[in-house]
Amino acid sequence: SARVVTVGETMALLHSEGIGSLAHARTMTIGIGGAESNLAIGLRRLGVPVAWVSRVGADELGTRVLRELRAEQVEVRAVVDPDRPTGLMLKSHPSGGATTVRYYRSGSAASALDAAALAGDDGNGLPDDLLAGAEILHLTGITPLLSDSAREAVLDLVERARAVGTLISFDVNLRSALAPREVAAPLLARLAAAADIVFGGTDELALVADALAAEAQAAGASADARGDAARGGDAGLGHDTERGGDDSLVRVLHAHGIPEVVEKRGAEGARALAAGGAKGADANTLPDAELAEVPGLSVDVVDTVGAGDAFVAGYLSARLEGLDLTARLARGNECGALICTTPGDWEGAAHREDLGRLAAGTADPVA
Ligand code: KDG
Repeated sequence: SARVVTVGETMALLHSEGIGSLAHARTMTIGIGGAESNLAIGLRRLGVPVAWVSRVGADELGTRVLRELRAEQVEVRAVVDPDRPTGLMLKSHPSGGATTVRYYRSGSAASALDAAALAGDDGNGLPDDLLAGAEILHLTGITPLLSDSAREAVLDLVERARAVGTLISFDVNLRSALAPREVAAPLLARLAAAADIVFGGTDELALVADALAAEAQAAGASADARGDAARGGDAGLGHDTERGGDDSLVRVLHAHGIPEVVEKRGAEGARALAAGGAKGADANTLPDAELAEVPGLSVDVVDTVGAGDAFVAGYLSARLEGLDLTARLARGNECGALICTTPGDWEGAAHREDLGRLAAGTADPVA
C-alpha cells in the first residue's frame, strides 16, 4: 500500500510552444500538470508506492488526468464531480525566455475538496487508516489557496496526520496567481510550522520565516504587554529574528521548531538542516541538527517547470530508503536537474535507471 499520500489539484495543461502572445497563437499542445501529481509520478518512477487524492470534473480532461496518473502506476483516489469542470492551466512564452502561466481553476472540481469528503471511506478519500498506513503525507501551499473548503481540508488533514503519527512533508510552492503574498504568507507559515519536513525556494522560505517572525513578535508583544500591564508599564516590542549568513534561512526556520528544512536553490544546488528525529509530542525539543549542502549541477535547460517537484520526489525517495541528508539532497538535485533537460512538467521525471546518468555523462532519460 501507499508509503506516500498526497492531495492536490491536477489540471489540464495547454501549452503554446512558440514565442508570442496567446492572442495570436494558432496551436497549443495538451497535457496535464499539478505539483502534487508531479511529485507522485516522480516518486513512483523511483519505486515508491504512492496515492494521489483529488477531484476532477466529469469531462474528457478529467478522464485524461486520471488515465495519465494510472498509466504512471499512481494509486488514484479521485471523486469525479458532475457539477464542476477540471481546472485548466495555460502556459505560453510571450517573449523569448519568458514563461507566463494563466489559471482557469477557480470553481474547478478540485477547488471543492472538503474535509468531510476527504475523511470519508468511499474509496475516493483519505480516511484515517490509509493515512496511518502511509509514512509521509505530502502537501503543498497550492491546495489551501484553492478555496475555503480546500483550506479547511488541508488543515484537517494536518491534524489527522499528526494524530495518527504520519510525517507531514510540506512544499511551500507559493503561487502568486492564487493569492497576494500577504494573504498567502500567514497560511503558508502556519502549515510550515505544523510540518515535519519543509521544502521551499529561497524566496519562499524567506516569506515563511518573515511570517513566523512577525507572529512570534506579535505573540511576544502581547505577552510583554500583559506583563507590562500587570506591572503598570509600557508594552514591549518583542524580538527581531536577524538573518545573517548563507545557511541562516534554514537555521531560522529550524529555530521556529521545524525539524527538517530543505532549501531548493535551483542551479545553485540545495541545502538542508535536519534534526535527528521526527517532531514528537514535545515539539519544542529538537535533537541536535545536522547541516548539509550540495552544489548545483550543470545541464542544458529546456524547461524548469516541475523541477521543484522532481527535487522533492528525489529527496523523499532517498529519505524513505534511509539515506543520509547529503545523499537525499544529491538525489533531489539530480532529479531536479534531469527534468530540466526535457519539456513538460513531469514527463521527463527520472526513473530509477536514470539515476547516476548525469554523473556518468549519459543523461538521456529512459523513455
Ligand atoms: O510545480 C509545477 C506546477 O506549477 C504545475 O505543474 C502546475 O500545480 C501547478 C500549479 O498550481 O501551478
